[in-house]
Order: sequence, then C-alpha cells, then structure tokens
Amino acid sequence: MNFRSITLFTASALLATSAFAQDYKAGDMHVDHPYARATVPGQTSGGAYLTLENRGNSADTLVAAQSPAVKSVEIHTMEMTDNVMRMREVSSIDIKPKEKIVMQPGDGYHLMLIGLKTPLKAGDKLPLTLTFRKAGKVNTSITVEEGMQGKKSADDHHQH
Ligand SMILES: [Cu+2]
Repeated sequence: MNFRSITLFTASALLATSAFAQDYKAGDMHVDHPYARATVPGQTSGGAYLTLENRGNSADTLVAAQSPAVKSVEIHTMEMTDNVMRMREVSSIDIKPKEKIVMQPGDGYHLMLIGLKTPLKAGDKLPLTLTFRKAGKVNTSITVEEGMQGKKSADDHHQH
C-alpha cells in the first residue's frame, strides 16, 4: 500500500464513521443521533429524540424544529403533575456553554411530530431542521427505530 492509497482509505473510513454516527453541527452546536419510535396505525403523533451539545463558550437556544414530512414539530417537556406524568409544549430549550442535553423517551425534553400522514416504520428517514438563535439552522435526518415493546410511556399515547 503506498502513501496515496493509505490516505484514501483513511478518508473513506472517516466518512463512513460520521455517516453512521449521525452527528450534525452548526458552529459550536452539535446534534447527535436524531431518532423517532415506530408508531401504530391511527397514531397521529410520535416522539422524536436527539442529543444537543453546546461545545462553545456562550449559551444558545433551540427556538424551532420543523419537518416537511409532518404538519408541525413541537418542543415538549415531561413533568410530574399530581403524580401523573404529563407533557407540555415549551417555546424553546436553552443549552448552556458545554452543556449536553440527551433527549430520551419518558423523561425531560422530546420533540413531538404532529400530524403523521402514515405510521412511522423502522428504517424510515424524515428530514428535520432545527433552528438555534446563535448557530442558525441545522439540517438533520431522523431515523425511525423499532418501538419499545411492552413499555409504554405518556408520549406513546399523546393525542392532539
Ligand atoms: Cu409530546
């Protein structure tokens, strides 16, 4: 293997790795692993999750999320009210310097895909654009993953 072929090999290995990791960024804001859970027929909304990481030294704010594949995307948070886990829409998410926010089913923040035209199936991909106050727009792709069998959380039953 000469030097040139080693260089090419390294470059293609790096490309493959970054495509698999699904890491997107704009400025200091990194968005990692956007995914949604598969939905059942008749379900009109579904939860989507991702990791927001602010690698910069100043705070930034997620102010909007949108996808041409659904009617709208809302930013939701889950909280305990009278011993019942409820979700509520919020207008934005603040991400402090060096903060990492990991969205996950059943707790904290998630994105709500509203107005599903067809059920989300494992393997589907949906474009998702996030808008940050400072970093601007980040174009990402949500991958639909298998729903969790037997474990239901409030966002699985969410209706609008
Ligand atoms: Cu929700």
